Amino acid sequence: MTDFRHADILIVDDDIDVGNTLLKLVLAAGYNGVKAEDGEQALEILKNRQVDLVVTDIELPDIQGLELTNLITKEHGADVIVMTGFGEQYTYEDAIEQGASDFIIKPIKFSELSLRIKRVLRERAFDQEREKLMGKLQELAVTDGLTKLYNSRHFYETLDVEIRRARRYGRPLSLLLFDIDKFKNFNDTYGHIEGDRALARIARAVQDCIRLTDTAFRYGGEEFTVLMPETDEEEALGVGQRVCEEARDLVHRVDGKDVHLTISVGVTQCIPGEDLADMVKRVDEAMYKAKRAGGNQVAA
Ligand code: GH3
Ligand code: MG
Ligand code: MG
Ligand code: MG
Ligand code: MG
Repeated sequence: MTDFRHADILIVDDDIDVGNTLLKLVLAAGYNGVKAEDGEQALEILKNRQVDLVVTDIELPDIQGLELTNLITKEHGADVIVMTGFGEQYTYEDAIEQGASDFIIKPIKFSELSLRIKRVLRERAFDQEREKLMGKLQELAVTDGLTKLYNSRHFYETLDVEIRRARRYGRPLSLLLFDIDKFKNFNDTYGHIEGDRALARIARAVQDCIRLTDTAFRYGGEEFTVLMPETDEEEALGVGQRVCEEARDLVHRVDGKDVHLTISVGVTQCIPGEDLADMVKRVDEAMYKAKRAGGNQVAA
């Protein structure tokens, strides 16, 4: 439901006249509507239709309305407004406890029901919007804006989790770190914007050449890491080799020229008992070893 005015509403009442009248009311207000005369019919409709709101009677022939409310809110995610005859023993609290969003006493005053429907739907749309925003925020918090890879904060969190997992289950875990060779030259020659483009391109190429179970991160400016669970150092060296070749083979078209960049890659395997800092320090040393040996290569 992107706009609550187009919401889909299900009316459930075994009193045919009440059901028909309420359905007319809902349709006249511009909503989509459908009606059921008992719980079974209601559940059948919910199986096939993305209903936003159910307005249900409490006394139904086959199921108690509050039980139906509980089922609907738990399993279908629709909001529920419960209607009950005046003097029945159910209270507002009973209805809310079963997941209802609102409660109205019969005989129904149409203007009141309309307002309650509108309020519930508005809150529903607001909640959905908020959830979407929260998801977006969570994503932003772990993503690097330029490359769309995970950022270094997420790298440290993930590495910590994976080191614990590897230790607990006695499984191998490897880490790869690479740094672009002479990247300052590239920036100085072609400008920062082309530099940024090259970074994003390399990030995508690496992302595309690693396994689904491996995760790439932008560690710093022109440095990246790849975390590889269930991978020993020998296999990691193979991945490192592939990443190194992918980066070298990439063509960066700048100022009418085809330019190639190379990277220096370090890999290391987690040693049981060590902590995160030890592992990062070792992979950094491996990367510098590759750099000192002239770059465009892998070292462990
Ligand atoms: P080395 O082979 O020793 O790694 O040389 P280098 O020039 O790559 O290393 P250095 O550490 O001297 O410079 C790194 C450069 O990376 C400097 C900076 O301009 C560039 N850089 C870092 N982050 C970014 C970025 O986000 N965008 C761009 N365009 N350049 C960046
Ligand atoms: Mg009834
Ligand atoms: Mg998300
Ligand atoms: Mg660097
Ligand atoms: Mg560099």
